Amino acid sequence: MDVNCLSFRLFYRFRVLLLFIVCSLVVGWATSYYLWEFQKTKIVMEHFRKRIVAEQEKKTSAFMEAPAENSDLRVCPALSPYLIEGSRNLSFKMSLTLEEVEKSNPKVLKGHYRPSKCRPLQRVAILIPHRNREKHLLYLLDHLHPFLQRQQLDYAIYIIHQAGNTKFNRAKLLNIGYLETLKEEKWDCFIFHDVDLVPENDFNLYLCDNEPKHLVVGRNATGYRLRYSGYFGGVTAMTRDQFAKVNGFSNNYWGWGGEDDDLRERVMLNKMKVVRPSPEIARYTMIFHKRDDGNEVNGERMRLLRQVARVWKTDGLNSCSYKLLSVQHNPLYINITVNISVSSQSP
Ligand code: UD2
Ligand code: MN
Repeated sequence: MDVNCLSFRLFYRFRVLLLFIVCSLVVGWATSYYLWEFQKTKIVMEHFRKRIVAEQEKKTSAFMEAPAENSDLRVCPALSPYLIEGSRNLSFKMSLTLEEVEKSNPKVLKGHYRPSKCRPLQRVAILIPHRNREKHLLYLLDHLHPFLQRQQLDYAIYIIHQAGNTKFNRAKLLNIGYLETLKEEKWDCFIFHDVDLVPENDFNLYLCDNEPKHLVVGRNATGYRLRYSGYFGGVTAMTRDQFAKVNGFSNNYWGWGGEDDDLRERVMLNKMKVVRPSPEIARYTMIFHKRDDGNEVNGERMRLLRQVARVWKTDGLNSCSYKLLSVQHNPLYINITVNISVSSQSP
């Protein structure tokens, strides 16, 4: 073997060794990076959980003097142990029936549920404005009841049904819901809820905060992004006092649009601010629909929005006239049917 051949071999071996060392270093670095990232995600998640618990404990303590009944039971934890982690892809079964939903929610009585093992600090009324959306209502009940029970809430679901086929008035129906449900029970917290929005994440708590809360940051149809910075539509949570302070919604928005922006204006005018859960949590699926007959775009909405500061004290809860037609206590919801057409208005 000549000298050249020997040095070539040595050089070759040296290169192989060098390659091996480099590869080991890369693999070692990648593994430790992955482990570190995994550990970091775990720490962040744990921190996040602790923060939600602390925040929720602080907020709910504002309601400490709430329910007196069952006072021998301990207060429910800030985060229920039954919550399922993560957001879910929701699906809706075409053939679903009301009987099936009733069967799977045996603990809901006349639209009302209360946990038996602990005492929630807030009583929550879910108000849903409704007309001709029976299928959406069924899907919502199917998802909302188990969701709210997993959150260990003391809640009832109310449907405020507009009779007749004159223009729809979402805001006025919600005012009526507030006024009528308070005749039944002293609710602490009101959730104003579209019939077609289904929450995807159990950590989106249906409880009120120290400030009015907007629960829909994102939904499937808008790529889960907030539509615009002041957006306050879809699902909102306000305490009995917060809603009374702003004199509720305006009664004058007939047809689609503007009433949610009007409510936000009222909140601002009363020196409150809108709070929201984080975008990973405040996610909804909106069941697809077209614009309904009788809910055409309200051409007056921009004019109405310009006068909020001038009229909010006289247009709202204190001027809401309607004709109550019936209150039915169904197994899964309480149905309040009203006539709000202008000719039939009487308090
Ligand atoms: C948006 C808002 C909604 C409201 C509306 C303007 C979101 C997610 N939602 O909804 O809160 O501000 O714009 O008015 O941004 N409804 C019936 N029957 C009808 C018409 C309406 O039950 O014939 C109810 C139902 O609860 C429905 C809600 O009113 O979910 C809002 O009406 P929409 O769903 O037609 O309007 P949308 O999706 O643009
Ligand atoms: Mn909708």
